[in-house]
Amino acid sequence: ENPEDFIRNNKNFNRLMMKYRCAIRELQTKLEVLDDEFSVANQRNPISSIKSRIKKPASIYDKLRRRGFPFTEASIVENLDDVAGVRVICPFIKDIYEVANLLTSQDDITVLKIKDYIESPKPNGYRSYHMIVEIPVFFSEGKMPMRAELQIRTIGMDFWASLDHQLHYKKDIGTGEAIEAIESELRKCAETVNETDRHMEEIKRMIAVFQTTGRLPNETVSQL
Ligand code: 0O2
Repeated sequence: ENPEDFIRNNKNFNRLMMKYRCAIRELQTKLEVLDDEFSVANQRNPISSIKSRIKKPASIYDKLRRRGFPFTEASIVENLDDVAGVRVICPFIKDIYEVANLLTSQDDITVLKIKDYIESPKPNGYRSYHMIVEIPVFFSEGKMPMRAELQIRTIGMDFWASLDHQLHYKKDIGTGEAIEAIESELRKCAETVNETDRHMEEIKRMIAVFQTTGRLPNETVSQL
């Protein structure tokens, strides 16, 4: 059965997608509450923006087939972690860990998996903090634990990943010397973005030290 027919004939598929959309709403609200509270205490926002998406039926179908699983509601719930996806964009690297810790310390959130591509970037230069979480959502028939993929990254990491996604990621641009050169250029850009992220973090620290002591931190002045 192809995905279009399956979806046309299947009210339950639409109900399931509705449930994933609700899970996204719950997560989004939690993140907005954290952002609001932090901004009142610290006069700045640890979250610049939040984007979310439900995986397209064709991508759900392809991923299940690729892995040899059937295309049924039960199989989607059991085998896919990223039907609901929430991307959180933060100004600074430290904000990523702050937001992740605050969210996962809430007692209705269960963390199923963490992939820290900031600590260990992918060989192509990709950086981001990924978590698979489970959050309970209340429907008329009761409470259902829903899974979602959270990607938390800086504005810089998101800039790189968005352009990589447009130009290269999952695109079959071939192999060979030319492609290696292109990949090497993309990797260089990722390193430049990473240096800039860390430089910005250092500037934030300089400002904080200056505001509390009236001086700049000695050890960093010469480095900037
Ligand atoms: P899309 O088009 O963004 O939805 P998975 O394949 O997701 O089951 P995996 O590989 O363990 O398993 O997941 P991972 O690496 O934790 O996260 C996958 C997602 O991270 C991707 O989703 C991308 O959104 C993002 N991502 C991972 N690597 C890269 C990369 O090199 N470049 C870019 N631009 N994004 C990346 P999808 O579903 O693969 O793609």
